[in-house]
Amino acid sequence: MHRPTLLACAAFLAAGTAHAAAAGIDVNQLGFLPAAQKLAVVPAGAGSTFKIVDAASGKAVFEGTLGPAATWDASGESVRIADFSGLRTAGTYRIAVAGQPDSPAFVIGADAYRALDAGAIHAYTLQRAGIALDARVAGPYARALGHPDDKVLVHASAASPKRPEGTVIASPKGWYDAGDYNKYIVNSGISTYTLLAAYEHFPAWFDKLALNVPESGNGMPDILDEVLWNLDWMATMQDPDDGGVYHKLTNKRFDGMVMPDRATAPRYVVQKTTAAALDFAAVMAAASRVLAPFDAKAPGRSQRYLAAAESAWRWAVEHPAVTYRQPPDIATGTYDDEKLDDEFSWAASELYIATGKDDYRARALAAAPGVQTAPGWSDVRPLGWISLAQQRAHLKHPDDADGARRHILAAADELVARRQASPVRLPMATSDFVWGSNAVALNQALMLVQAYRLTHKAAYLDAAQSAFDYTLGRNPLGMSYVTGFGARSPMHPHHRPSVADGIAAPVPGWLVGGPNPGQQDAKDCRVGYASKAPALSYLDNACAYASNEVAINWNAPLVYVAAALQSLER
Ligand code: G3I
Ligand code: 9MR
Repeated sequence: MHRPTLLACAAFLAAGTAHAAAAGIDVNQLGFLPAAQKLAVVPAGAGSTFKIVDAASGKAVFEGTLGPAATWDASGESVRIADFSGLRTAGTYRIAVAGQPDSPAFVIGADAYRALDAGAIHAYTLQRAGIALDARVAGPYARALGHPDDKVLVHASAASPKRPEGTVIASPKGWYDAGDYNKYIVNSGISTYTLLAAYEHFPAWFDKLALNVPESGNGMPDILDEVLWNLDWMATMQDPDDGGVYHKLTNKRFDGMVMPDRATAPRYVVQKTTAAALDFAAVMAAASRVLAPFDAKAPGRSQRYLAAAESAWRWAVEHPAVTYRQPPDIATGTYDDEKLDDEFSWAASELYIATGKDDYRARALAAAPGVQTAPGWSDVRPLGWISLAQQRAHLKHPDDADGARRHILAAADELVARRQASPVRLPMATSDFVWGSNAVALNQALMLVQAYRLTHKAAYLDAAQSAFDYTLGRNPLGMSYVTGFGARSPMHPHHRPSVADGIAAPVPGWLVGGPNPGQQDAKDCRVGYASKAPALSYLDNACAYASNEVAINWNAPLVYVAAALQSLER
């Protein structure tokens, strides 16, 4: 039984719970823009009609009939859909079904996701390495500087003639990857790109979104100031002597659950890899493009980025199959990936856009294997498609964007088809419940948004909205999976500052990884998972790094999709 009663649950609340007591009706707890498709999931067996009531007065403003009952494999639950898309009046509402507790209150309004989007970006500011955060920027989450990374050692695995083992280099700034304090180029790649794409696709939204970064007021959009903090770090990870890029900057083992300034173990750059070089090349080429309009603030920056991208590419071509091998004395995250054709494809796409050169073009347009429904840190080919489609008019041969468009639409059509067959109207497959499943949902939404931008077909935007709704409460645990947002959200993420800062509420604005039946953390958890069902395999406890960690690559599609829905939903 995955829905414990209120009483049974209360006993666990202090220590972190398998999941909190769930109300029966599951809905996006942040709400909707007025014109959006609006769906909720209701347990079958209750009444067959629903009402939307004004949260303050209790007065019904909309009535409807529930869809037919069907069982969702991923939860084992029989559910019915409430569709109240016809309600477009701004307000605060609940959903009422006879025999069920009312849903949490949610808003219909033109700015439904503004605070969420700003909060999800602010999470990156609070995640910066090498900076003290004062109360003006961080409020109660102000903290001392940690991990200056001004004296980082070259690890034996990364030694080169001009930088032998033990050489000291400076590699400051950047974002901590996740619940840990290490910095990984592969994961920085997709994270940084996704935020750059958000700005590139929806500049009007971000130009108005005040984020309160330390650099606010410097003439750059705040989101780009935030991205620059990580780009500055990434640039230091390239060996100037050969163009190769270190895979990660890390401690030998994971830090304890302490604040950044208390984590003082020596730090190393570890092994140059092909994936790091290619992800770096792709991001630097994309950054040279997106930041070019702001070059006056930093003369030569775009050109430097492009030169760095091309030299990383050359290293990768000379070293096409150097995969990450964790050295025996290092125990931190691996981001290891044996398949590199997608990294070559993405980097080539960005470099073709930037330079028009034939060899990049050939690699960018090389045949791709089957339908790929969403990007991920180890599957970056769709990121190249996104850039090619977006940059069509600026390509040396604009028709070269046709293939990217076809791939995007094939992915989106597959997601829409799955959604049509899904009892909960979601594009996710049961096999999508892996480590970081919430970001799988949001990266699928991101792909659907691309298809919508290319075709303006409502089915794509509706499917994106549903995937977004899933992560914000329309799921069988009735959780908004973003800390600090929604009626019921994670309280105990696997996130060192959230555990160590002495503040009861976790650092806000973070998407947790989400349900993951792999439960690879079970050995480190004294509290067990309550269920093995894919969509229920979630534990709101700081021990649960396989379902309740946060990560920069998971927040990025949250930032993107919230901005997209705010910009496109009309
Ligand atoms: O892709 C396979 C899939 O084909 C298979 O069906 C499925 C069955 O288990 O597994 C899938 O692979 C999983 C993969 O995540 C999916 O992306 C692996 O089992 C799983 O172990 C792997 O987890 C990765 C995890 O590190 C452990 O290596 C996560 O992707 C990755 O996000 C996570 O990253 C960590 C960093 O190492 C350290 N910092 C924190 C960060 C977040 O937890
Ligand atoms: O804190 C670590 C987290 O960031 C990683 O995603 C996770 C998997 O690599 O590992 C966590 O560290 C745990 C380690 O793997 C096993 N011992 C307990 C650690 C958590 O404190």
